[in-house]
Amino acid sequence: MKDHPPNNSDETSGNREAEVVLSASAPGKRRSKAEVVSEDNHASHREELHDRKIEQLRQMFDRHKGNRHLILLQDFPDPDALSSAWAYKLIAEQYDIQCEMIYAGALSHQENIALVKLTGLPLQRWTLEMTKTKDLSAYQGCVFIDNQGTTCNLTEFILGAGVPIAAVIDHHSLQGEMNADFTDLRPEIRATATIFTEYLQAGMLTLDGNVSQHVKCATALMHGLRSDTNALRQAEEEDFLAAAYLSRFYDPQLLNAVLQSSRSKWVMDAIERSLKHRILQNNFSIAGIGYLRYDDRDSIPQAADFLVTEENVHTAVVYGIVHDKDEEIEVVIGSLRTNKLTLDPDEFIKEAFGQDAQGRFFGGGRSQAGGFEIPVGFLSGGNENSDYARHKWEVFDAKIKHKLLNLISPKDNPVYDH
Ligand SMILES: [Mn+2]
Repeated sequence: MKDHPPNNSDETSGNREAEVVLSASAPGKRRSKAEVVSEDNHASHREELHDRKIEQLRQMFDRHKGNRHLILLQDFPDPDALSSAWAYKLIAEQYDIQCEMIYAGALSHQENIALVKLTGLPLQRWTLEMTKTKDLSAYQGCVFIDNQGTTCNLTEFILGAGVPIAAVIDHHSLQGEMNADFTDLRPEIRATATIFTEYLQAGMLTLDGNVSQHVKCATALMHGLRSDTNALRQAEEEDFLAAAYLSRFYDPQLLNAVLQSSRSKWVMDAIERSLKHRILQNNFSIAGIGYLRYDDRDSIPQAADFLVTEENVHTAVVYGIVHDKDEEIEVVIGSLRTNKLTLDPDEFIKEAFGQDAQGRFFGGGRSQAGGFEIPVGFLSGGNENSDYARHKWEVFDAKIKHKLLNLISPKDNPVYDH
């Protein structure tokens, strides 16, 4: 009983509570019968669901034999998306389904660039302009992985061209109904890579340690599930089990090489700006960092990752205007990171920013992280006039701060609202 935390040493708090604490801190300790039974029920229910999903996935692939699929990634794909899409492609190949993995934005994070280069990950960039010149009737299905189309610039065009949705496989909360042939949405799972590793384990693809592509894909999945679980610190049982399975196939040296890629100067600059401009309110740290190049978009979540490490801060929000000179695209991109267990990033972002004219949210999240994108639209471009650029930034900055602060410390009395 010595290893009880002090606040549980109170004998009157009951055995059950004490047992739970023990079983969490000392694995292998006996649990109460009721706990074991309820956990077993839970596990078997989950297994049943799991088996049914695998069967549905098999049937979907069977129905699509010989087809071509377009796998749509978010505009700024992360390791979880990249690796999961690759696993989908490898599984689909067994059903004679050829897949193209496409994204419309930029590979921005230094680790993602390294991952793609070092593994030879088969990824293609299709801008909206390019996509408009493609013969989309060659594709009998499109697939959304680690996203539900809301963070992908091509969604509207590709669905508008009549390409049916073959599959949606994601761990973000539901962003709106999608009419897909196969759906596996599991917001309770920390990484899409975990879902795909479960597919592999269930026999959808037999990994072979002698096949270089399998080793590289397993390494990518390991990286994907690590990066979505904060290097396994937020991993749950499923993620650990998936990591354990991947450990038989992945290449630790390759993973190390990916993780050792260094931060670009632009990322360092963004972190500096976020430190300089952050405001602290009710344990939130909020920083607007002005304009960023399109290619540096991923410095925003990296800055948020850094701000949330400050003492007494539980949640950080960093945002900026990302602009693409070639295409005159401008969009406000924001990232939220939180250590606060009771804060749901998905709810927070949806509540803070609401919906656009089409009823779509500006973003959402998963456990402990979230993002939002607000189109600059009509006000885009014209930044060669520095006064105009500054005014534009100030307006967006003020509006976003206002919306965030409203939620963080709501003031009921409008008289004191300023
Ligand atoms: Mn993910």
